[in-house]
Amino acid sequence: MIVRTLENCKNSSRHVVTETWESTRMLLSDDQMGFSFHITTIYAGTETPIWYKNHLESVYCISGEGEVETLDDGKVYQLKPGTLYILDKNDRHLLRGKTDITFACVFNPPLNGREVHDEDGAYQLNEAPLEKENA
Ligand code: 9YT
Repeated sequence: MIVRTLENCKNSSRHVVTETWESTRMLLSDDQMGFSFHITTIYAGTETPIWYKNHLESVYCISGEGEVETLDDGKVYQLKPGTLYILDKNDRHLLRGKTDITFACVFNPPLNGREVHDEDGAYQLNEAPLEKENA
């Protein structure tokens, strides 16, 4: 069995901070569980474009308030503690924090933890042409 605490993971390379969000990867591909597990906070007043082209993800809100917009149909879903959104179609989306909003996130296949650095994880829609991005 593996036991980890959020506190310990936050004080390690598992903790990643960006301009609009931070995330602690408590479980990654090298744990060989078939999924990864992340505690992610989106900062208040920010909007983050995300497109996980090759991963399915479920995102459960633990605290805070925000919204998620699916880009293909423009639908906006309010997020509050207890809400789960499920990206079952590799949906391109915009994630907005009204307050700091914290989620527990699960990915299949698991992320390897390097996605932020090589931009294979959260896609910035205004950067390179989409067909050149891959995961
Ligand atoms: C909210 C969300 O999509 N979290 C995903 C995990 C995070 N982007 C990470 O750990 O890279």
